[in-house]
Amino acid sequence: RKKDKKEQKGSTFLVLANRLPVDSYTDENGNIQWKRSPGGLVTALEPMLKKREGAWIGWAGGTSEPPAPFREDGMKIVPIELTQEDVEEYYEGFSNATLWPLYHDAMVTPKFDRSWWGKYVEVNQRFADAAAKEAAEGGTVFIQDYQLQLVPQMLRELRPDVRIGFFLHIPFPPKELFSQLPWRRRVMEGLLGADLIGFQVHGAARNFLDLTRDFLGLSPTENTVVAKDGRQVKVDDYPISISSKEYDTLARSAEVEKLIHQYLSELGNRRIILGVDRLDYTKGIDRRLKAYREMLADGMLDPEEVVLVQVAPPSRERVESYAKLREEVEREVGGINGEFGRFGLPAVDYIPRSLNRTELAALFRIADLMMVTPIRDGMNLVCKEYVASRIFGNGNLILSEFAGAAQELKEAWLCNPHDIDGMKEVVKAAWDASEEEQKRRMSTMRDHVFEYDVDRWASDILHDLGID
Ligand code: GDG
Repeated sequence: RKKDKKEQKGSTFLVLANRLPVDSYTDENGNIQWKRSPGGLVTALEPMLKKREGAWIGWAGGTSEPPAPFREDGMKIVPIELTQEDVEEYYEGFSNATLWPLYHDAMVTPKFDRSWWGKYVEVNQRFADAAAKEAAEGGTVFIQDYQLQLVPQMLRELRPDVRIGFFLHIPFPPKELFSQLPWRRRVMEGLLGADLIGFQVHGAARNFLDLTRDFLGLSPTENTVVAKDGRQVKVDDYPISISSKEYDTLARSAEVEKLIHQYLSELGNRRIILGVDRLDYTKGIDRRLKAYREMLADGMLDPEEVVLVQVAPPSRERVESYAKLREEVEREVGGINGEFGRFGLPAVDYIPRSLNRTELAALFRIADLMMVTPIRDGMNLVCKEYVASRIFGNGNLILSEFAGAAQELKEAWLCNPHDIDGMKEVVKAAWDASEEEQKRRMSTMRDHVFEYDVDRWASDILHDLGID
């Protein structure tokens, strides 16, 4: 194949993710502009993207025709087009109504729809084609998450010269659940096209290794699986994290101080329990509300002394189970406030929208108790953000055993969100904890979160992928 000089150069470090790290907006002259969307992943990969000839391939959101590739913030941005049908079947359908629930304990019944699968294959091929076109000879391609599990193999077929890494941000289920997937072999083989497959926790990597043995007849060892054509695929856990120092700095800022004063006076002279979650059924918001309601009813908490602030920006609203969840949560919040709220002082302050990072940092700073109670979560970054924001070293993190983060933050107040009575006891113990006890737990967690930040994650996984 003949290539001209420019094409031959290409990008030496490519990131592929469902979404681009930029959002579009229309400026005062009616022109489309782009600004970086905030997020740890892009911050962590930025040094590598800048150091090398970096490019990011992803969907810009929306279904209008995307712009040609452009440069932003020192990297090349390559938008992938999705039609309305692609969005419905690849994104809302197969990604978010099949894979997402299946990988999260099937707590909502996964839908197995053959046309959604067809579209998933088609869109994954589109990403692989774009990467094949963009990657420089011998370059490295780092593929993100469950929406793109077939890309490693598709790309390897097109470009055997590139190094391919894959990272799964969500849990990887055990055989009993994964087996339900009619296309399970295709997904396994898709992933095995990579040179390195990273998971959040050891158990997820273990589940994957077991499946290569049971479904594909391979003989994996602890961290490695030898794929069919004699390639070594490294499989390991790389717990993702946050830009801890950034949170610490933000939490100390004058803007945050100002907001703290405002919030404290608005919330009345009460202690604050905080929840911050995308409105998703995996996050256990319903169990948290149930435990809180019962504690108010039992007298374990006094409605005069406490307020639950729940930030819950809606997400995936066009997927049925999400719309249903929103109704349920809002009904429960209404019920609690009807029963225990007073005029101007609700027992639950429910914020069904996205706050900015300064507002979040202010809430982290004033929350006596932070409740992170997912039923299943790959990692969970919110709990790490709370820890990084506790600049005085006190505070109480109540953390579900089923969040990946529980493997690291062992000094949290761990709980089982299925066990409402147990969760109530844990909340009560945290509520009563002395300042000394809080600091003992928090300082260990802060040490961990500062040492294992997202830069550390990026350097570990990229090192194992063979680039430093
Ligand atoms: C997936 C996995 C894994 C939340 N509300 C607001 C807001 N947020 C931010 C948080 C945090 C992020 O969104 C949520 O991250 P999580 O990790 O908690 O959860 P998922 O969205 O489900 O993420 C998860 C993660 O990928 C990374 O690998 O940890 O397990 O499910 O950063 O602060 N941000 C703003 N306003 C809000 O109202 N600005």
